[in-house]
Amino acid sequence: MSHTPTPEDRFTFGLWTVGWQGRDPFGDATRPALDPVETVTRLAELGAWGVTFHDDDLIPHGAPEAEREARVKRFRQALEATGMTVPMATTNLFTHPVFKDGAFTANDRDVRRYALRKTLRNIDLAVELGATTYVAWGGREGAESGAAKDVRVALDRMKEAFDLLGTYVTEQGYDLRFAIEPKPNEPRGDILLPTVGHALAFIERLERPELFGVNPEVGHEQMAGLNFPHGIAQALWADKLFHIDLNGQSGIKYDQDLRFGAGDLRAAFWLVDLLETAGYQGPRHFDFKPPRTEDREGVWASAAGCMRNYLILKERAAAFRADPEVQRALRASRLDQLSRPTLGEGETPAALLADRTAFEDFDLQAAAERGMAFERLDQLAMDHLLGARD
Ligand code: XLS
Ligand code: MN
Ligand code: MN
Repeated sequence: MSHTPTPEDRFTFGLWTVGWQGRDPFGDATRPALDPVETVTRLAELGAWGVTFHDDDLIPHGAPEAEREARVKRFRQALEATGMTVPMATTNLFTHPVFKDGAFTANDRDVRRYALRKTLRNIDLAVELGATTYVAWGGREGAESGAAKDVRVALDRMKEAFDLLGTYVTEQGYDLRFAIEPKPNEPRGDILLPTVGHALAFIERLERPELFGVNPEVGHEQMAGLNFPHGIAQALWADKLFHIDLNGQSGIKYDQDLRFGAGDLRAAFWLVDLLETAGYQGPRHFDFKPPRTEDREGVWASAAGCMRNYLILKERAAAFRADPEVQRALRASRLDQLSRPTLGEGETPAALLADRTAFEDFDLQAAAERGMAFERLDQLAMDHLLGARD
């Protein structure tokens, strides 16, 4: 299997990822701004399939109409020249000081109305450029202190905003679905809809739940100490994995946005195994930040590394699944039994109560004593991951 990406791999990058200038809370930018046209060109050369953007990544906030049109035109020309796609777009509702207390859930009503207008405007552009997914990360929807935010009321406002967006795309006849991106904290002390689970539960309360799914990010769930592949599995189970943000993170700390494959490598292995075996069809979107130690060439090396690591892990995971010894080990761990329903077809509570083998005659001791053989299975995975089984 080749480790060189092609557009068929459906790798995409946010303009803001390779475009990050390295500004952090303690230091100034270490790199100059990157022209979106250069980003499109370089990523196409590296084998990517598309790019994604926040409105402000493409058009500086508050730019006059003529400048807006000129920038969109140049960007569109670069897309046409390279064959790059724009499968997703999103709104920046966090950089400008006006959003310091959030956007859809800001206490100030006029800020909420402005946030909605900013979003609607960029949805039109997203659709014009061919996007079918619209990500919503509520970066500043949250609080640092208790009384500052009435969370139940804020969730009413969040629902109101998403219901309005759902009505808008339906009325316009747009082929666009929303993907809510959870994150537990940063830049707010606590952010609303902090995990995949919170977002999935929220979506079911919306007027058009079918239009809403999730855009989980590797590092965001790991910042909360959660098992990312497990969260993704639940999103897939609920048919809600509309998009994904791939990157790397080393444990519970600030949002590192390392290149994919850095940080928790074993979680990355199980994630790729899951995406590839579950038939996920969406883009493999990298939302990472090349560290501020890197110069321009380091940025492209980092982007190439994201794709290369995905392809290496894809190869390793496929080899793991195809290995006859692994298949035997899976049976020894009774994964085949797990896929068998617990009840017989049409079995009623009364029938279960009447089955003596399930209780009265059940050999509790023998069942308690049998080992699960998980360690053998996991070591096989480790051997495959480390390339030690060739
Ligand atoms: C920040 C988020 C952000 C979203 C898009 O932590 O990951 O980049 O993906 O607004
Ligand atoms: Mn992140
Ligand atoms: Mn993200």
